[in-house]
Parts: sequence; C-alpha cells; structure tokens
Amino acid sequence: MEINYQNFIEALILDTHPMRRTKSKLKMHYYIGLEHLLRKCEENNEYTSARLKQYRNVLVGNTDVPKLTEKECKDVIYSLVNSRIRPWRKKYRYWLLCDIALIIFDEAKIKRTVTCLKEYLNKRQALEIENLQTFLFNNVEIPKTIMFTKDLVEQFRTNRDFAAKPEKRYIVTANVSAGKSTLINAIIGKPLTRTSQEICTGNLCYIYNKPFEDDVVHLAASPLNFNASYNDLANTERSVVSSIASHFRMTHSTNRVCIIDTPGVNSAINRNHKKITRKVLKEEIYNKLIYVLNANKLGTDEEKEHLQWVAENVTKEKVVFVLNKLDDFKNIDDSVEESINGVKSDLNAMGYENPIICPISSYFAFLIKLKENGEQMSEDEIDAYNLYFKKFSKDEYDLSIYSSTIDSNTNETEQVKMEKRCGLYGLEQVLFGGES
Ligand SMILES: Nc1nc2c(ncn2[C@@H]2O[C@H](COP(=O)(O)OP(=O)(O)OP(=O)(O)O)[C@@H](O)[C@H]2O)c(=O)[nH]1
Ligand SMILES: [Mg+2]
Repeated sequence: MEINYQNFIEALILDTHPMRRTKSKLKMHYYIGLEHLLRKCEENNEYTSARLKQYRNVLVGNTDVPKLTEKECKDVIYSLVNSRIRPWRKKYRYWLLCDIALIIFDEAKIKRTVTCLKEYLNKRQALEIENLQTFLFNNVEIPKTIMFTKDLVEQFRTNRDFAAKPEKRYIVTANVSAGKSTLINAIIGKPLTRTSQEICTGNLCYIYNKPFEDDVVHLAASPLNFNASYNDLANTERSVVSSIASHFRMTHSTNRVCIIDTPGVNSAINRNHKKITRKVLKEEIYNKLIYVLNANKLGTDEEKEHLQWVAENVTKEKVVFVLNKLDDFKNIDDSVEESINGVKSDLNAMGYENPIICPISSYFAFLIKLKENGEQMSEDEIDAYNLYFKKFSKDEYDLSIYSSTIDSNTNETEQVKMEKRCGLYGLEQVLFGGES
C-alpha cells in the first residue's frame, strides 16, 4: 500500500474539539457540512475517509447520518456558517476551515477546499477566512478575536513543523529472538510490534513517530485504520510489510523518527526472512543500524556469520551494538564487563575500531515505560516488573556505569533511576541524544 507519510504521521486530538460541547443536531449538521465540503472539493481519498470516520465518531457517534440532496446539504452549510439570525455561529466557519486543514493537511488542497467554503460567505467573511488560512501557515500569534481557534490552529502548526523536519531512520537487526521487537517497544513505550518466544517478526515493520500524543495508532491496512487497537496490531498478517504511526515516548527526543523492525536472520524454518532483512539492510536509507546481541547466546556460529555480513555490507560508523537480556545474565557481577570486552575484541577483529556497545535489559525497559505512562499491565508484567525492580536496585546490575554520558542526579524519580540502570536511558542518548 502506497503511504502518504505526512498524512499518515499526523497527530490529532478530537476529544477536546469545541463542537463537542454543542447540541446533537448541531453536531450532526457540522459533520454533514464538513463531509460535504470535503467530498465536493477533494478527490476521493482514503486519508480523508479515515479522518472523517474519526470526526463522525466524535460528533455523531452511532447515529445514522441522513442522506441529503445537494440543495439540502447546501442549506445546512449556509445555516452553519452564515446565519443572520444567529451571528454567534460565525465560529463554526472558522472551525470548519481548521478541520478541513487538519484533515487534508496539504496546502494546495486546503486552498481548493476553502474556495468551496467561500461560496457561502460574503466578501468580508471570505476575507476573514483567508486570514485564518494564512495563520495556519505562519507563526503569528492568534488574535484575541479568534482565540476560539487556538487549539485547532496549534495542532495544525505542530504537525506542519514536525512534517517539515528531516526524518531520522533506524533499522534493527539480529538473530531470531534476540529481542529486536522488545527493544523497539521499549524505545516507543508501547507494545506496537509483536514479540514472542517463538519466531515472531515475519516481515518488515515500519513504525513512525507522531508529533504529540493523541492516543491513536494508525495502521496502514485496507481500509486505512486510524483507530488501531493493540489487538489489531497483533492480528495483522505476519508475512506482509506493515506500517504503523503513533507517538513515541522517547526520553531524549521529539524528533521525527522511523524505526524499522526486521525478521531474525537465522530462521531455519523460513529462509526468506534472511533474504528480506539483508535486502533491506543493503537497500534502505537509514541513519543508524541497531544490531541486537543476545547476551546469553554470544559467539554462536550464526551470530558470527551475521556480524561478518553486516561488517562487509553496512558502513561501520552507522552501527550501534546492543547487548540485550542482561537481566537474566548469569554471574552478573563479573561478566558484563567481560562480555562487553569480548564483543569488543571480536568487533575489532572485524574492522570496527571503536564500536559502541550498549548493555540493556529491553524487557525491563519496556515494563518501566509501560508503568511510567500508566498503560495497562497484565499480572505477569507486574510480577516481572517487581522482580526486575528489585534486581536492578542492586549495584551489580547497574548498567548505567557502562555509559560515559550518564550523570546520576539525586533528585530523579525511581522510574528515571531504573531507566538509567537498565540501560535504556544510555541507549536512547546514543541514538537520539543532543537533538531537539
Ligand atoms: N528476560 C528478557 N527477555 C527478553 C528481553 N528482550 C526480549 N526478551 C524476550 O525474548 C523473546 C523474544 O523477543 P522478541 O522481541 O520477540 O525478539 P525478536 O528479536 O524480535 O525475535 P524475532 O522477531 O522472532 O526475530 C520474548 O519472549 C521477549 O519477551 C530482555 O531484555 N530480557
Ligand atoms: Mg521481532
């Protein structure tokens, strides 16, 4: 499926939409007006349909939208945007423009739709609407007279600025079950990509950050799903490429980021997985490659083979190594450092002069973020969290000592302390740090 990235990564909060406070009949009229203007002036577009569905949910709920004739629709719009007997309704034409902008996002298309809206307005009103249109595309303070548009205009502007940022792309690779998907979920702070003890990721999964939290997950499916539940994500077809957009709960960055999950390369059952991953490692454009090593399976022939392949096929400066699953590492006190040194000397031998190696427990990191953000956790997850919390409170499990950039701060919360100790904080700093 071809994705329009700017529309796909757009965040939108409708829970606080000003029309929600109005009467049901008015909300229905507003929805009819919005839909009519968009359908009339925008080519039939699946993004518009997916967005309209969100508006429909918020404004109309399960009530059927009556089928109106062209003339009836026009009358509804007139009564909304240009009512002589209800002058306070002028707000609605401003909100309509904001909503049109938020739905179609593209400047030229917005202009085209605004031309349709202007058919209903007199000269002075049309001019006011044109003014608002320019506010969407500059950063001028919103005048007091139209303060009621502030929330919607600001949402538009934040999305606009975010979409204009260059995108940083990260790709994750490893052997089967090293914890690639778990690590990605830990960075994002949500269970967006499937994880399992069995071979799990079956094709590429592109996950895009959104500019702010709107509690909505976008899934590029057919039809486009702008209200995907974690269940929907878990039930997508494994063997096809998938694309997801959601706000990332990253510690150090608000950047525009795309993380690409890949299948493990050593699946004996499905040889195609190796082909898929190696092809994308060679052909995709990315800033960094995150190579995940399972600390409990270091030095296997399969590991050596993939490391060698990456050394020969990927620019060395792009690679960040992650030593994962250190929570159930045996003899933790003397061997984390030894393992890091062992990995380092293997990598030196492959031509990496000064490899970056970040030790981590991805699973604990993931649980910390779930808890921190008030996500629902299963009983098993709560038990595991408590167990790891105890473990990582011990100094011999403090992985932050392997990061040169972490300062400890006595005022920090327990959560931040644990993020540092489990290795996530240091890794995020390496990947995204120093960027705003
Ligand atoms: N104890 C522990 N378990 C982990 C950690 N990271 C991942 N796991 C577990 O390891 C198993 C595999 O994790 P995934 O994230 O699915 O691994 P993957 O590399 O994406 O696997 P494939 O997609 O099949 O290649 C799951 O049961 C995870 O819960 C960790 O840091 N500690
Ligand atoms: Mg996976």
